[in-house]
Amino acid sequence: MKYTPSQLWFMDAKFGIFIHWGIYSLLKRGEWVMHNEKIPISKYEPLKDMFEASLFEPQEWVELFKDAGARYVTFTSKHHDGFCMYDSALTEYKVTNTPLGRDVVGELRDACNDEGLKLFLYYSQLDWHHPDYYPLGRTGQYAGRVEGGDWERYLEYYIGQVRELAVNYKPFGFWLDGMWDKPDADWKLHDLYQMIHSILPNALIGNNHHRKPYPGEDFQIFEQSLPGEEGGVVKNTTYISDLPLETCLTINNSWGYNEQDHQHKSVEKLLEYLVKTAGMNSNLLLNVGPRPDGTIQKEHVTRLIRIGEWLRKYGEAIYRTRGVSVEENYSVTRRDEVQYLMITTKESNVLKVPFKYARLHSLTPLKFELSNSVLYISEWSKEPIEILKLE
Ligand code: JFZ
Repeated sequence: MKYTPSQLWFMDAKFGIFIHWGIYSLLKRGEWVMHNEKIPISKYEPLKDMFEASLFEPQEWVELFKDAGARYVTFTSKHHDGFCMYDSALTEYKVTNTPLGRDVVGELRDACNDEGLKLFLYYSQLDWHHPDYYPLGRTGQYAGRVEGGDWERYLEYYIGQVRELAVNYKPFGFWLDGMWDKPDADWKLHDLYQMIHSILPNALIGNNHHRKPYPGEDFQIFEQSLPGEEGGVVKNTTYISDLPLETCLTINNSWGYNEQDHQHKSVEKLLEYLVKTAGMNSNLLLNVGPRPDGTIQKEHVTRLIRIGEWLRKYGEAIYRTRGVSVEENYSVTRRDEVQYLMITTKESNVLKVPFKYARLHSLTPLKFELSNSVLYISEWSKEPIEILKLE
């Protein structure tokens, strides 16, 4: 497959940060709280009058992400609750009508531009709030809405909103989600993708529908599992296309801020994911869910900073590489003639190195000997992942 310059940029970038932030953050129980706790629209809507986010500093977010080594940011412009984090002309249910009163998407775009990070916009095609999202799909049945609604009008609304995002914010790409709620509905995908590409010919479109990519999509998304794995929480397709790939992952088990969720993955585990996704030729999109006041919890900040430190040391094995393979104990990437063998499990001291190379040396300070393409490791280093460079 011949890739466009945007796709090549994307494949070289390797690491992005996902942000889930909205009025659901106020309840501190994740972005699905409205559905999970059966909160009707009448009780949920007033959250918008409490959204002050007095510590929201997009510049600080973006500086942190840049320090973490991320090359792009993907932000929830509208999640399933239907609330818009940008200044939409098509609804009053939006962030500019909150006490915060600022255009979050616009400010984040400016901050990303200043720091040289690309911005992708997440947009939920599923909507628990809009009266024309009807008939309902698998979710949203506790919103307390009147029966009825005009699906054609909803299509106009949602495609109109994506058009607004394209025209007014010019993101580098779109990250669509929610079609799985009504898998058999006519979402007018063809029109949607054509519209986006007619306004932004180079924009990258991805859709988290968990199926084989549709025509018009520019990258393929996997959720909470490595490409090709079915996944625990959600069922992904096992089909891996030759489009650029991206795997999104939570640090704990929540996308939107969840005060109760303390199951944060260790830095070592997160680095293992990064190395494995790279070995699979995929990007990693690692999520943070800022608190309602606009700050990011320290458990996540410290992890991001440590990932950044690791990438500054060993980023040559990740950035601008292509995936070669992922094995039980190691993962391999390459850039032109150079290959990187990254040992993710220090269980076996004997490793076969079935690749052609003229020279082999280690980037991490481990002790090893090599004979007949077999690596004998006599001492592991203190680094979470051992890296050997094959030239
Ligand atoms: C979706 C969102 O629902 C979730 O809130 C988050 O934004 C994540 C990145 O994407 O996750 C899914 C996708 C599909 C299903 C459930 C959650 N599904 O098929 O039931």
